[in-house]
Parts: sequence; C-alpha cells; structure tokens
Amino acid sequence: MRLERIELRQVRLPYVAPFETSGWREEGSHAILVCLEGEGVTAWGESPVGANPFYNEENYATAWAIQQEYLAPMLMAASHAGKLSEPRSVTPALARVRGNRMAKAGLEFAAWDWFGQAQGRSLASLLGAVRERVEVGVSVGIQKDIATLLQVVDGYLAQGYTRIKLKIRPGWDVEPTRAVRERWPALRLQVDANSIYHLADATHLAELDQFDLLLVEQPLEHDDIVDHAKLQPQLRSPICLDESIVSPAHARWAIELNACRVINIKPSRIGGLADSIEVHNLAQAAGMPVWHGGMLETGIGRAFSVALAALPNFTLPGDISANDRYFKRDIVTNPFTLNPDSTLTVPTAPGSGAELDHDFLETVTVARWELRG
Ligand code: NPG
Repeated sequence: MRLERIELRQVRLPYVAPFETSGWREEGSHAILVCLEGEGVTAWGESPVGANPFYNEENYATAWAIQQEYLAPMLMAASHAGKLSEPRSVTPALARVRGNRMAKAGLEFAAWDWFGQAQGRSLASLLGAVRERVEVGVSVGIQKDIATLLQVVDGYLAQGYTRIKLKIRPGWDVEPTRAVRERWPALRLQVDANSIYHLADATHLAELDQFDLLLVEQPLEHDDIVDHAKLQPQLRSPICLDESIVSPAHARWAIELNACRVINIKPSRIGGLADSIEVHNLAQAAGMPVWHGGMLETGIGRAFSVALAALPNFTLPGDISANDRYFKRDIVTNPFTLNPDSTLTVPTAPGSGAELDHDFLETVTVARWELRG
C-alpha cells in the first residue's frame, strides 16, 4: 500500500434518540472518519469516538490530535518505506504510540478496506468469515421509567430483534430487569453496567441471577481484571468483559484468571481488526464465546463490525443493529436492514462494502485535515 493522501474528518450525526448509560448520555455521533488514498484506491475507516472520555480514555478531541500528530504521519512513513504489504502490518507500524486504540483503529480499518478493494476481495473473506448473516440485538439505554422501558423494548421486538441488552446502574438494575423478564419470559436478555459497580456490590449483583441472563457485562472498574475474577464465582450469570479487554494480552489475562466467561469484542477498543482476531482466537481456544459490541458506529464502522462478527467464535448476537436504529439518515447509501431472523447480511463487495453518501457526508462534516505523501 503506497499512500498518497490521508484525510481525517470529524462528523456530527444526531442519533434518533439520545443514548444513556450508567455514566454518560450522548445525543449524536462524534466519529472521526479516516480516508486513505493511494494507487488509485480510496478507502475509508472510522474511529467511533464519543463526545466525552467517559467510556474509555479517548474522545474525538484526543483521537483527532493523536492521529494528526503521530498516527497519520507514521502510517504515511511506513507506507513510503514499503512496510505496509498487508493490513496486518498497520498495527506494528503504529505500535510506538501507547494506547489511543480507537484513534489507531480508524486507520487500521481503512487499510483493510484499501487491501480488500485493491485485491477485489470482501473484508469478510480477508478476515476469515464463515457466515453470510450475523445475528444481532439491540442495546437499550436507561429510560425515564419502567413503563417507557417496556414500550421501547416492545418496539424493538416488533421490528424483529430477538435479543435485548439493558443498560443498568445503581437504582436502575434489578427492577427494570425483572420487569422485562416478567413480560417476556423467553427473551434472550443481558445487562451492561459500564463499570459502575464495585466488588463490595457482589451480593446486590447476584440478585440479577434470578433473571436467566445471557451475561452481565462489565460490572466493575473499566480497567479491572482481578476483581472480576473474584466476582465471577459469586455470580451464576456469566460475566462478560468489555472495557477491560483492550488487547490480546488482556484477553489472555482474563482467561487465565477466570475473570469472565464471555468476551465482548469491539475492534475499535482493541485498536483494530488484526488484534481483535487474535482475541477471538484466544477465546475460541479457551472454549469461551465472544460477541460483537457496538459503539453506535456510522454506516462505515458498521460494515467492519458485520464482517468481523461473521468469524466462527462470535456465537452470541452482536450489538450491531440496523442503521435506522441509530440514525434517521446515515452517511452511506447502502445501510444494513434487519432480516426477519434478526440478522444482518454480511457484505460481499470488495473492501468493507460501505458506499458513501458523499453529499450528505459534506453536510455533517465539521472539521477536516489532510496529509499528503
Ligand atoms: O448498538 O452500537 C450499539 C450500542 C451498544 O451499548 C452499546 N454500546 O458500553 O457497549 C457499550 C455501549 C457504548 C456506547 C459504549 C457508546 C461507548 C460508547
């Protein structure tokens, strides 16, 4: 891959409804899009960073700065030194920069799109996908009361989604989960705490065991593995780690310590697709299922999620809903729509398969920057 130009864009794209978790509320996407151009190929990636550093340490401002000052120049230099012969060479080329994984992921995703297009191969085939459709669910943010929650869940079930995740926090955990479970006894249901509890809350968290949950996601601190290993034996529900698993090494530590029984893979959190595949493979070797999380990606990031979720060990439904669950109008002309069996169809076009709506993208771009090689 010989790059001639790297472009970054900040977009602002309002959500159909604000999204509220235990720690923050966001009204729209603040994603950074990455465009790579070279050898006649134009490729796109996305860093699905938020408005605030409340999920992890990154937000749109940190990613924007690190990409401009370090990552884009490093990628350009690696490309001109002939060091980017495959998409897997991007991660080592950016490795001197510690952390900042979402910032890196946008560039890495775009490189996969570039190689897919250049080789006339779909991203799914490059990644080793084994499925043509992937099962998906919806993540339901915190609502103002239980009646509203039941209405919102009912709406998603009516659209055909068959797995629901509830955001929980102290004061909004056992009762809303009970209400949903009582109304839909057979529903595949899971909860996500986004790091709001502490080990001392173990007895309270064990109350969730009565609701036959697929998993309890990231109950404890965002960077913890050890306390989760102490909590898991106190819960019947499987713990799933999200925030804590930022690299293949973290996945290995969690597996070795029995800190969880499931891993959520978000390739942006892990710094790209290459390391995400490694996490997938480590979990598979340990007999541990993984599933694909979501960062309310635009249509660009979503295409990467759907392709990755088609790997064999993604055996639980992903937080990868159809584009219209997030945006009234997305920046792609080929949004995903929900199939009647609660799946999305894996793209087969070369590269990521996302087709940009360039005119609309112009109207939602609030900043742009470019580097020429
Ligand atoms: O469908 O993309 C989606 C949202 C899934 O709940 C979801 N994401 O903690 O997993 C999470 C949460 C999240 C959203 C995290 C935005 C960070 C930012």
